[in-house]
Amino acid sequence: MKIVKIGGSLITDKAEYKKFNRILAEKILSEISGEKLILVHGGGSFGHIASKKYGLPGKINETTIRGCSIVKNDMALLNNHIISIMVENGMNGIGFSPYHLWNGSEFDYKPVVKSFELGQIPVIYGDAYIDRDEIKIRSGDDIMVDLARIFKPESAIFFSDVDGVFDKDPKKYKDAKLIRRFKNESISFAGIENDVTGGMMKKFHSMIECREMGVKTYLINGQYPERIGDLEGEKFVGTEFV
Ligand code: ATP
Ligand code: IP8
Repeated sequence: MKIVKIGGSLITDKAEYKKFNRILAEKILSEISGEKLILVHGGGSFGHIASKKYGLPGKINETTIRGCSIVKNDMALLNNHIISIMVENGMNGIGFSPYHLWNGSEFDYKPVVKSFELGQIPVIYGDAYIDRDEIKIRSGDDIMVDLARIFKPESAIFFSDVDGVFDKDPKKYKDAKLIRRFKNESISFAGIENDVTGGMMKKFHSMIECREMGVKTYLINGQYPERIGDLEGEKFVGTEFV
C-alpha cells in the first residue's frame, strides 16, 4: 500500500480564503483511484489563513477558541469536497480529523486502521485540536510520518505544487536546481506566506523521517499526477529520498 499526501497548495489557491481547486483535485484523485492507499491532505487556504488570523497554534483564549471552530469547520468543508469527488467516482473515501483522533496524550489511529482493513480509503487531514491549555495544529506532513510508522507502506508520496525539492525556492529563484535524489545536500527554504505549519522546510524534515523508517519517499508535482506511475523510471521527474 501507499500513503499519499495531497498538498493544500494544489487543491486550493493558498492566496485566496477557501478557494477550492476542483479540477486539479479530480485529476489527482482519478490518477490514484484503484490503488490501495491512505490519503492525507493539507490545509491550503482553508486552514492556514484563518489559523494565522486567530493566532493558531496558541494558548487557549477567546480568540483562539473562536479560531478553532472556524478552522475546524473550514477544514471539514475542504475534506468534504475531496470525499464527495471520491464517492461520486466510486472510491470509498472516509474523512478523519486529528481533532477526534487525539486522546489527550497521543493520536489514536485505531479507527483509521479499522477503516483501511475494511477496504475503505481513509482521508486524514491537517487540522486544529485541543491539547490541555493550547489549541495546536496537526500538519498533514506530521500525519504522513505517523502513517509511515504504523502502516510501513511501500512508499510515501508527497504531492505539492513544485517539481520536487530544489536547492532554493524555485518560485523565487529562476536558477534553482531540482534535486533528483536527495542524500544530504544543502538546501535553502524561503519563508512561506499563509502557512502556519512551516511550509516546505517542515515537509522536507517529514520526508526524511519517513525515509528513515525504511519507506521509499518521493516529492512529486501534483499538477502532473501521472508522474506517480514512473517512480523508478529513468525519466522520473521529482525528488526521491534515498
Ligand atoms: P499545505 O501545507 O497547505 O498542505 P503543500 O504541502 O502543498 O501545502 P507548501 O507548504 O505550500 O506545500 O510548500 C510548497 C512550496 O514550498 C512551494 O510552492 C515552493 O514555493 C516552496 N519552497 C520553498 N523552498 C523550497 C525548496 N527549496 N524547494 C522546493 N519548494 C520550496
Ligand atoms: O497544510 C495544516 O496542515 P498542512 C492544516 O498539511 C491547518 O500543514 C489547519 C492549518
